[in-house]
Amino acid sequence: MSSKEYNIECRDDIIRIPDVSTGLRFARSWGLNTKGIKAKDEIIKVLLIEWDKTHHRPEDDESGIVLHQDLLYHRGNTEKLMKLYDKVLNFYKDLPVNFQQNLNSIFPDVEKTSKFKRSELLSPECYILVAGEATSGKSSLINLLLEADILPTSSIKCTQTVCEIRKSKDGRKKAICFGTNGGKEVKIDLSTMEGQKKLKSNITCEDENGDNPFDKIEIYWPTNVIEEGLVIIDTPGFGEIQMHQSFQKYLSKSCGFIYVVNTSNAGGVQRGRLKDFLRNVVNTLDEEFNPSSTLFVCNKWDVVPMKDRDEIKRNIVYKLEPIFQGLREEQIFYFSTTEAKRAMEYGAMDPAHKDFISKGLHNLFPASLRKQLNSHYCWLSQIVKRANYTLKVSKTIDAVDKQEMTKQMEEIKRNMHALGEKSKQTIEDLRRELQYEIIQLHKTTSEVLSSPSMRSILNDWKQDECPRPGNYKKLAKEAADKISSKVSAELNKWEKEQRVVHSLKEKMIKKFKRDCDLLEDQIESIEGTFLGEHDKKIVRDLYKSIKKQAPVKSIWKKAKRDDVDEIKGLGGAVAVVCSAIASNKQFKEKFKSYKKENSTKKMAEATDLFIESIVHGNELQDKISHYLKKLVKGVDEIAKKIPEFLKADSQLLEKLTQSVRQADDNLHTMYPQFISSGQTMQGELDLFFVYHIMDMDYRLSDVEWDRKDLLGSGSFADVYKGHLKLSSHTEIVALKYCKDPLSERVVSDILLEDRTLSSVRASPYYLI
Ligand SMILES: Nc1nc2c(ncn2[C@@H]2O[C@H](COP(=O)(O)OP(=O)(O)OP(=O)(O)O)[C@@H](O)[C@H]2O)c(=O)[nH]1
Ligand SMILES: [Mg+2]
Repeated sequence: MSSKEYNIECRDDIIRIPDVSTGLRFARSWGLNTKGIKAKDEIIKVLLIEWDKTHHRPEDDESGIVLHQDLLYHRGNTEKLMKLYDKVLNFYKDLPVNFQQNLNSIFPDVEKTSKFKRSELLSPECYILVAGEATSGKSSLINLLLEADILPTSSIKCTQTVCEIRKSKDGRKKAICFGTNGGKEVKIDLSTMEGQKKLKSNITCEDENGDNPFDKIEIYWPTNVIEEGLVIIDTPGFGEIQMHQSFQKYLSKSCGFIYVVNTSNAGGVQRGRLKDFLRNVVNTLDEEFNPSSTLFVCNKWDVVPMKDRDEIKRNIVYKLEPIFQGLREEQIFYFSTTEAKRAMEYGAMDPAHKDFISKGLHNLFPASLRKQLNSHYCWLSQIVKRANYTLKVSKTIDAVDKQEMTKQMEEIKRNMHALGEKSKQTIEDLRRELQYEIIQLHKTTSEVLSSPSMRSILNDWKQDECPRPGNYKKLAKEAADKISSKVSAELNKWEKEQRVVHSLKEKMIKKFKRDCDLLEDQIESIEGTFLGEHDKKIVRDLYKSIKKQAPVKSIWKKAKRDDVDEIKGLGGAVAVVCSAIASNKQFKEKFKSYKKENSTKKMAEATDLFIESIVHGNELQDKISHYLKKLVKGVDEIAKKIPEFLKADSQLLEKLTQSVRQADDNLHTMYPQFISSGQTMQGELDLFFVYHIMDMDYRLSDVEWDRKDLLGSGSFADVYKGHLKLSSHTEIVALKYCKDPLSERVVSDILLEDRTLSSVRASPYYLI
């Protein structure tokens, strides 16, 4: 839009005027004195004063983050959850000792663990991790949210240690810097400019090895943005491959993530860089990874020319989608921290900033808090489900003819024993096979890397690809990054052509999928022997939840996905070796005499050293082993779980057989009461889950339906034909409409059905 076409319709339009002359044009047309005004800022101020005289200032209440309500709601939920802990613990304590022992043989010390988990709820802290490339604007974004200038920002990499930012409880502004390796603590009073300067210098300082002397720095700041219990984590930017060590630590304990992407830099998602980083994130979190508690801020949008914006947006979505499956476009925000800050200085709020708060943070925080609650729900629910299962089995046993029962029991025990042996054998086979493949793959990779053709590609460095001369230790780190990036890319290319890992994966999957599926089916059928059809479903559900939503079948499905390769590729496995080489003495020495003139030669020599160390060191084999094990991850878990379950079940059966033999046992009179309270307990937990934790796929308002289109009627629900409105099209769905309001009585069955349907149906199934 040319400046002539520019129009002012609201206060924010004044702040965004493109240049001084446009501002002057408006000022004159409004009859204002413009004498002596030369800068854009000056004319903006004049126009704003005039605007505010004639218009009401917008109320500020909208701009504040109403996090307080989210937290109050969360606290209410934690209180409810604590009551549920008490109820489950009472239910557990009332159970006969046999049943308690059975639970303890599967879950680690039920009573102690539950009490510990409950105590965690008393002072819950939810970490929101802000991460991204160096100089993408992470610290600037946090400063903007805090409406303060406490974190250092700079156009060259500057945050060198992790900062935890909390709301100050007593209104005092302070920081505590924790020295590395248990070093001394330094306290800083932030109420003075001097203190603030000291903080910035502690966050940015580096010793001669390029390391910061602090493990972390805690900052306490009076703010309305962060409520008590929320901790915002500012992190050092990541380099090409290496991830700051301390970052890894925070990754697993964070419940929300904000990734800052630098859009001024080759469109934001640079080749490999962000992907490598996210690969690490997704790998570390693995099953725990939840895309809904993640936001992307595509920052420095002011620098991106108008004409390129659509293309860059498309490109970003295109690159992020394969890594973050389930990513929604609403989770990505394009804005400029600089412009938002400027608007704030004028007492206004940039619309994109407003959107980020109202649509981004307002969804992120509750989603992160929900994620925290979910781990508690899973724990309690597993215990109650298992208890209910054992109670039901016992009741059935009790009702059958005793002689017949003893016979049947013996047979089941025999089957279980055989199955246990078989499962051990299967897993043993898999491990052996894996070990063999690791050695083979290491050999092949070493050969490829040492081959003359690969060497000539890897040793060919252009001057503009080489690092700029500087401190030799830093240079060594940068060079190691660059070399490992190149090696990683070439190896991935080689893998794409040769598909060595791909066929290896296929082979292993084929070999073990059948055995594992069979094991799982057999165990289910044994466990379900004493139960009716409906209860057999419960057994399956129990398995699923205990194995952390990672049943054998879906593990294989995941392992089969090809797109995972690029992120978790073989090249990536090799590239991680680079952190060791950067501190290798011989490698560092190379860079002492490094100059612009000899840079390409030095890089070629360093590459030789790098490859030598990969080929001859132990690390590559370790990494390949780690990499291959990741591909078949879950098998180990099953390996551990199957014998555990079988053992627990054998023990249970043993105990039950005994009690059946003892005629004086009066347990049977108590079954109905136990079973009923167990089911109520499960119902209460599931209701809590549905109302306060569950992420709904869609809302009822997303479906068009008519009561005339009744497809069928069940015991607790009617099924209607409906049309689900999706962004690009509508889809025909079956809408199940509960006859009664959701209650403890029916909720568990509905959830069970939801889980069963969504895991077996090929076509999409939605719970609304
Ligand atoms: N043009 C423009 N510059 C920005 C924007 N946001 C931040 N910057 C600038 O980018 C530079 C880096 O910002 P920081 O906030 O220090 O970035 P960071 O991600 O914390 O960097 P590290 O701590 O080094 O990883 C600074 O010079 C900021 O002023 C933006 O939206 N637009
Ligand atoms: Mg920073």
